[in-house]
Amino acid sequence: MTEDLFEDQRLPWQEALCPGALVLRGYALPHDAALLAALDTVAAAAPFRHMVTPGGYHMSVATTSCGSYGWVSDHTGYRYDRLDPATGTPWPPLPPVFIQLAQDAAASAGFEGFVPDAGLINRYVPGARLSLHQDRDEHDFGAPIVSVSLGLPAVFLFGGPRRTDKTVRVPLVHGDVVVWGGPARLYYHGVLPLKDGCHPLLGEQRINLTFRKAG
Ligand code: MD3
Ligand code: FE
Repeated sequence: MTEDLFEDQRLPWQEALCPGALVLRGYALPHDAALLAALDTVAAAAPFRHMVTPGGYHMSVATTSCGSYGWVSDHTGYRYDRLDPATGTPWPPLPPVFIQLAQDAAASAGFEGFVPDAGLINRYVPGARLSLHQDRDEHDFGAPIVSVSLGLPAVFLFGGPRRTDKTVRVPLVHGDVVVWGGPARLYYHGVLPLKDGCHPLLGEQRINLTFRKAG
């Protein structure tokens, strides 16, 4: 009875940032424990590392990957690779809970049949940030990217097709999912420096999962 009363309040609140970019507030909340357990399995096989930018700087965000392709960098630049350079072995598989969530969220945004082949995982500690960039190394820009925020809240910067376009600030909290497709797929975006805080499940960090069709 009480559960029925609260049912409606748990329905995700959908918000279109622009055509193709849909925020699904709290969409991942029912699965947060399963997502974090799966994340631990991935990170045990492919540890988080601070990638080096082509310019020689260490990123403040730590990354790892799962699936057929992972995101790697070296002096030659960034690319997708089937092997984790830290271990020389294939990336751990995409956990089923990752694939299901990505598929369901994409379908809610109108992208039926989305099957990710890459899961990129970013870990932020207070002060870590991601400067404005485009994601354009995937082969099929027709496929969306699904992102899941876990842990500490962050302020996401969302721009336009040009680096100099005005940006809007979008707060993203634990459990929020965003589907980026259509015109938004190639828009510039970034994350402001993470503020101090302590999340009940994740402590002093934010995890962002992104699911992509890279190959
Ligand atoms: C908009 N990650 O991994 S997620 C990234 O919070 C990345 O860690 C950020 O940008 C993070 O590349 C933002 C939201 C996101 C991801 C991919 C996008 C937004 C996007 C691709 C196109 C447009
Ligand atoms: Fe990005």
